Amino acid sequence: MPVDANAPIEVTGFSWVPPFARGHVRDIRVRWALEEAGKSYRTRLFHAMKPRPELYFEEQPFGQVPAYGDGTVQLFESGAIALHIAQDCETLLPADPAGRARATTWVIAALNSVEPMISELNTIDVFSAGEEWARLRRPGAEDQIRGRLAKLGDWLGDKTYLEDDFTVGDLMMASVLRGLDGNPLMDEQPRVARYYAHCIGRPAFQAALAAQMADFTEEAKEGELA
Ligand SMILES: N[C@@H](CCC(=O)N[C@@H](CS)C(=O)NCC(=O)O)C(=O)O
Repeated sequence: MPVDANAPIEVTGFSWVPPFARGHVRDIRVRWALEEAGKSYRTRLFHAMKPRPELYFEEQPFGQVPAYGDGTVQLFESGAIALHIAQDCETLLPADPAGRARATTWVIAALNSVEPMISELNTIDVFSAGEEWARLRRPGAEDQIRGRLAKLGDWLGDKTYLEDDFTVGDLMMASVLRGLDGNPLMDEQPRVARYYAHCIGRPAFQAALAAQMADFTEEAKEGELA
């Protein structure tokens, strides 16, 4: 669905981030869920390197993006927002209670059992690049990811998705795996690589990615990280 300035749903994001982060800001998870659900949304954008307005902390206590509002609920945390959007979308959450519970468990698994390891590698390679502790820790961090991806590959086997059909659990798992996009660690696990490619090949993801990229309109100012 298109971004629509008059839509009742509002999602916050950034109008500027460093080039390496473009396409990876977590509002993409919310945009993807909304695309799957066929719901339009408007955006409110901040510059990543500038302080958020004081009032924004009433919407997102940590001042981060994304936050979500639809006139009825105001939410933060990409996982909680995706689960909320999924409530009335059968593409994201199946109708049967057991299927809904399974999809939910995969959302939590993605955020709690996979994302922390990938985030650690990101910290090592991007935010602490060149630091001695990062050099020492890197092999161990890679091994942890290797182990987790191997188990994920075992689970997937020949399946296309984590359960029978695509759900919000796959949306969140693939979103988390994007932190390894282009990393050889992913190629070491062909089942995970195939699964990931399948998820991000969905038209809804591609639309969400294009929409986020189109919103980076502010240029870096002199002296800022670029
Ligand atoms: N657990 C949060 C993390 C949100 C998050 O880390 N947002 C980043 C952008 S991807 C952010 O706003 N960073 C700027 C900051 O922390 O001030 C979620 O999933 O929504």
